[in-house]
Amino acid sequence: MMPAAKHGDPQLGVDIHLCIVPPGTPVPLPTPHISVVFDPFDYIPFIGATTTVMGMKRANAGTSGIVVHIPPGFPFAKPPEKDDELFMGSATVLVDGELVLYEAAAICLHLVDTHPQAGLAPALGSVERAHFYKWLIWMTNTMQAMLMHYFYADRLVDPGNVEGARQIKAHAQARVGECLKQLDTHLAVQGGEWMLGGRFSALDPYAWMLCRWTRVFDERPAREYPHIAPFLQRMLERPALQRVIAAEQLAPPLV
Ligand SMILES: N[C@@H](CCC(=O)N[C@@H](CS)C(=O)NCC(=O)O)C(=O)O
Repeated sequence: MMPAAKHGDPQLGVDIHLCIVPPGTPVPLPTPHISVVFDPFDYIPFIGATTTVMGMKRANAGTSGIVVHIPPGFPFAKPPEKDDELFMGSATVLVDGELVLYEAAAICLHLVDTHPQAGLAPALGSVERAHFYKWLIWMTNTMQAMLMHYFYADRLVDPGNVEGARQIKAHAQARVGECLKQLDTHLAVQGGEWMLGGRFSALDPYAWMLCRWTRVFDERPAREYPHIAPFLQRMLERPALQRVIAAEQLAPPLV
């Protein structure tokens, strides 16, 4: 069994802070600190974590903690931050026995490999398989990466650069809009119900997830595209997706 971090987990550590040592010299000193994993963001409806570990919100890379530093006998030159962030760990994880896997596209490929009877991808070496790879990598590398810029624009600018972050968010939304147009056109021209035409594959839940994330866009979310909209509904009719929605307690609007 692999350990999983959650809100309320304690952390102990030592880092270096400048302290004022008589007669007034700033000296870098090792400073013990204790903290508790807690991220208010995870309690925001629709955006926060829906996965729990032993009844507590899960923690992953990027989750915050509340930290208390113990002064090493001298006052701090500048008070240390009161919050910290888990920077190790992963954002999306599959636990399969001893295997702990992150990266959504890698998880999809692993599920394809371990459930051949489900037919979640076309035959190895086929032209359809090549297109399957193309779309999976496009989704993770192009569309999802741009969605990350939309959701976390503040990570790409200096602290407090509100205008910079606003611009990044707006441009990322426009770029994702281009991706949605590409998806919509693809669904229109390939003619079938799914990303690979007539056959359902691991691409479809992935595409649904990325389209779902756009539900907060202030212009033209995925549900407003003529060919994406019925695809999203077809996905919603699948019992497996209904089970995911129930397990993750996803609340409307789902897309
Ligand atoms: N490339 C990673 C990206 C993971 C990702 O997009 N995570 C989203 C949804 S959980 C997120 O908001 N992560 C939180 C973060 O980056 O802080 C994957 O595909 O697993």
